[in-house]
Amino acid sequence: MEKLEQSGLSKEELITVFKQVLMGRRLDERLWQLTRIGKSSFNISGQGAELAQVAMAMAFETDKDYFLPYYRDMTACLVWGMTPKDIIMASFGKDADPNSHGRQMPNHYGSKEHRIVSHSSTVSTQMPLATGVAYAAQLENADYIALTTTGEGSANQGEVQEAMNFAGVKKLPVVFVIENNGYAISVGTREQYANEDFSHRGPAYGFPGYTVDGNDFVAAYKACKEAADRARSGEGPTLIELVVARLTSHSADDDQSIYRSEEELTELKEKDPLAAFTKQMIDQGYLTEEEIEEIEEKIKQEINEATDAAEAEADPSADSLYDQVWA
Ligand SMILES: Cc1ncc(C[n+]2csc(CCOP(=O)(O)OP(=O)(O)O)c2C)c(N)n1
Ligand SMILES: [Mg+2]
Repeated sequence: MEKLEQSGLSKEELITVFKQVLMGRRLDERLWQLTRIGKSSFNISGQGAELAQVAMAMAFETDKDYFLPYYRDMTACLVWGMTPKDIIMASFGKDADPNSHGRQMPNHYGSKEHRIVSHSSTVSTQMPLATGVAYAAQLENADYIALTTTGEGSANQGEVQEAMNFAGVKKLPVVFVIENNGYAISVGTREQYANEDFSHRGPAYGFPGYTVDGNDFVAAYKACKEAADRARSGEGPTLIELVVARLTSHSADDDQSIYRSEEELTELKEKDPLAAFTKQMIDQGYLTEEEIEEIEEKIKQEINEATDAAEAEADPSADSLYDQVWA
């Protein structure tokens, strides 16, 4: 694993990365708590993918590029400009929730302000939409590009092949990221596809594909940056497979101990990017343990305030039932 300074980012930027990773983890823990005390109906979690998501999102120009995420991308959405309150309002189904004004399930991110395109519960339908956004950018000669993500299981849907094929044919400015966490609910990768690496599919559609360790910040950031640069300079799409861990059950409605062995669950702890990245930050002289404690405290306070503020928002009124929906 390369040293963090090889990322080309400043000390200040790397500390921001750390704060975003930690916020992603602690906010997700809050969302689980809210389901457990009956204040929220559902949570599906990106725990284990936070570092990869920050590396990915940072490689883009989040003030002009489009993001078409999937349900585990909360941390990436925060980097893209959403706030903890925005996220928590979706869990509560509040009227002011920018994701869907309380119409969607939690974890279905969307923000018109931040060019985060709302997605369907039908997995991977964001992929052809991202190809469409990139096609619009090309037709308009605009300089924004599109990033879209999905899981490795969902990436076997037919429309993902259509999305990648058309993007390859037209050399569209889109980056396809597969967050490979080894499972589609309870189904392991060996039952999902026959190739060793998912990234083989890039060359199959005429563009590069890379498999990258999502816990290696420098590798993940560099791969995503190169892909974003390629897209922006008109060289076309890239497929990036970020190998990440799924530290939690599939969702708040699942119990992974039924299909993952005790041994596997114990080993999983070693794949925790937060623990490993914290150690790197300390060992490589970016933060002291004391400073980390201060950051923890600030984040805790911020999440508590965001939770209270979100809870105080109004619920959608019954007479607004037909607002904010397509038809
Ligand atoms: C078309 C479709 N089929 C099935 C589902 C149910 N479903 C939701 S998430 C999921 C597993 C997806 O696994 P993967 O793509 O690996 O993403 P992960 O959840 O592991 O991040 C399934 C089968 C769905 N939402 N849409
Ligand atoms: Mg998966």
